[in-house]
Amino acid sequence: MTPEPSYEAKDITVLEGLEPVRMRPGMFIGSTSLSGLHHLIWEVVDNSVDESMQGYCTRIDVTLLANGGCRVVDNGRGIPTDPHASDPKKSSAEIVLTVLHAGGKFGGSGYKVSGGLHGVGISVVNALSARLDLAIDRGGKRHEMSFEKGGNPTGPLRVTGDAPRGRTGTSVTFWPDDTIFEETEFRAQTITERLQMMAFLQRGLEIRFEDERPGHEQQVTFKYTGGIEDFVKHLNESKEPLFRRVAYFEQVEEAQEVEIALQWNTTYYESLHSFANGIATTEGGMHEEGFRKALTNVVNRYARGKNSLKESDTNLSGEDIREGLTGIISVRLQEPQFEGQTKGKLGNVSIRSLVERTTNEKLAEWLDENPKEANQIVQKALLAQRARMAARNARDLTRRKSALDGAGLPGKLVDCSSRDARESEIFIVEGSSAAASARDARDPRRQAILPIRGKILNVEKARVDKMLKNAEIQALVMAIGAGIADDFDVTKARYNKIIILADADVDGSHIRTLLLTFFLRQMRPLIEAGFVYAAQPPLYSTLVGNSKVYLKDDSARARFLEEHPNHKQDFQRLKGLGEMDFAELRDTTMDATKRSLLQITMEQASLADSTCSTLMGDDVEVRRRFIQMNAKDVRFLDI
Ligand code: 0RA
Repeated sequence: MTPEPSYEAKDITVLEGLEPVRMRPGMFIGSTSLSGLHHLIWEVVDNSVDESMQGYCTRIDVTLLANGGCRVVDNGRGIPTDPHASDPKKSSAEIVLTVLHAGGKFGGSGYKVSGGLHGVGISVVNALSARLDLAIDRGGKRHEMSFEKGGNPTGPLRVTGDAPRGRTGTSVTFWPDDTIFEETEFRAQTITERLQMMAFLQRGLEIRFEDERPGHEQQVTFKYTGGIEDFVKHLNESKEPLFRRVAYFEQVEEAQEVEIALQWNTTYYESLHSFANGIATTEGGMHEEGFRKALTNVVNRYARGKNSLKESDTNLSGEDIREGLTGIISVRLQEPQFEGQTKGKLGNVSIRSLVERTTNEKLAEWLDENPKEANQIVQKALLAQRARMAARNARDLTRRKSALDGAGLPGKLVDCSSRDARESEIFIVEGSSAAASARDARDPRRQAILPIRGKILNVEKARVDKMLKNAEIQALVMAIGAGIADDFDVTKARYNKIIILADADVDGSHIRTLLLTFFLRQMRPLIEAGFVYAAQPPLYSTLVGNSKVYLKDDSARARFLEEHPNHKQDFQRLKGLGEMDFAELRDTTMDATKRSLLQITMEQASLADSTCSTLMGDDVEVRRRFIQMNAKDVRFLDI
């Protein structure tokens, strides 16, 4: 056996080159899929943003070229062009582009605060590109150099002329290597979303994006002089703010800094976003921890000081205070530790105390200086607290009711006789005449009918406590018998098919959307388990001889006409379930051997949910237009 060869100096040199990057791209950019491809852009842009953070760069241009390349131009100081200490025959720029981990601001003052997964250095981009063109304006001169096939210089850095008057900056154009990446076509939306986020996080920095690819042409500019204050306003744009003013405060301390912007809206959801060095920390971490703790503390202290909370009152919970809060927490620190499943959790303990102290001090000041807004925050939190307590009582009540088997069932439920959930179905039917037909059409052993009246409560706009006071919701919760919200237990569901039976018109589609939104928000596991369905009553009928034929939709009618070219009879459009007699309803919609059910997937339910803000917002005009626009085939559009 030959011994392992020992490492020699030349091997080490090889290791410092770019070969390891091409051997294991995933180690440097996460993957070679689309996400990795875009990492190349983030890496270059991060370097430019770094320049901006240190006060040297005010504008970045990102361009997708028609030939598949990507160009990033900034007006920073420009990568140094002087001979490099480690190898005087080479320029510093060449070292930055060809040596691993040499991408940092060597010898620079100020702290380096760029990212987590990226911040690996611009040489990684070079290593994974078929070609890279570099142009540097510095010291009054334009310098240029190119690389090919994974970072091999085509020649040294050369002065090619004068820089435009007084300009400094760097231009990097690269073409991703298609032997490395699964796909080399950039996605404009992925890029603009991130550039916009970066522009929000770096106040005043102008980031332009241009897509020059044929068929994709577009141009956008992001520049926010309000920074994360603008970010919060942007996030609240489609909502109704509780008040216009944004609470903003910041603190710089040694080598760390924190910036926080807050604005409450009238919804019941919390929307807190945190960032470390411009990177989204979607799993939270120390900065969020410090913030939440201090926010709860400060608002309670303020409420007590103003006697909004009396001595005997219990404290507002963090959840109460954060109801309807849209907030951005942005921290910058020297060595961010990204932890967690997706490396989206900030682990640096020192940042927790900075954020906590800053919020304790500065938010308290802000509340004192803005008493009207402060009072609105406290009042909203008090409402949330009351609602939370009422919800708990109401939930206990429904739980107790359904525990008393039978007595817990709603009066208007026409239950099936089977007690085996696996074969039991419940039809939720809107309208009393449709419900009457359904009752006659059902298989009493397996099929239950729950009539509901009119539009059930808009669950998007109501807190759980109010929702549970609604008779239709109560009936639904009791009939299904598996609890609600956090208490929901899908294994207790009394039916394994929950079938929404509503008309094929605008009102029917609205009711379907409301029900799906309710299930999604309050009984999500029901949808995840595939227990929720929409019945599909036919849209047309026609006569063939003496017997009636039902046709599901327009395409079914078209197919029928193709098969029966001599058909002379009219087609009846079935307007409502109420117009069908029980036999028709049974044969077309309910009989398990003949009907066609649409199983609701999570995706369909979420789609219904995202349209529901439009459908159920306060703006009647918008809602009316939306429904009209989408009314062509309502049965399929909203589910
Ligand atoms: C190393 C040192 C300095 C700047 C840069 C790199 C730099 C890199 C990139 C990449 C894209 N744009 C960039 N801008 C600057 C500091 C230079 C100095 O001290 O003058």
